[in-house]
Amino acid sequence: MFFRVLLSALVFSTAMFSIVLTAANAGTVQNHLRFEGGWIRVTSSGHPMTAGYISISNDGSRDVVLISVSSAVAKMVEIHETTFQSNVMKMRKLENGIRIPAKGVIHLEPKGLHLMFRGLKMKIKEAEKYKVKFMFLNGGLAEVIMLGKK
Ligand SMILES: [Cu+2]
Repeated sequence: MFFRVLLSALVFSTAMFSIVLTAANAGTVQNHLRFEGGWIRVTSSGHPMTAGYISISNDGSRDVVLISVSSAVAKMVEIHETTFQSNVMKMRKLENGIRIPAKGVIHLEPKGLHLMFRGLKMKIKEAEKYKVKFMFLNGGLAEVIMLGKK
């Protein structure tokens, strides 16, 4: 609970926010990563969850592992994969995150890997910008803007 409050405080406090950005810039991993086309599916008010999608490229010479994701818009953000069992679509939480190979790219997209925003604290609106924090196994982190989209 304290951790959750602390995260929200980090996002909303301008002073603390710049410290987060500095930490991100100082990391070795983020310099090699590119985040593209990030979007979160819009919701109606009171809807408890939604999905988010993004492509992450790793231009570095080492694999990196996306281990967790957080955002002030939701109580938790999980990393999910979609599987098909007898033509039934199911999703599963990836406890060990996602490996992004050196010189490789991963695409989080509908019917595939995705972010699951659970316990939404607000409605996701079209064309609105949302800050989402990506954390990596080596302790690096990156703040990324994701767009509300239908
Ligand atoms: Cu899911």
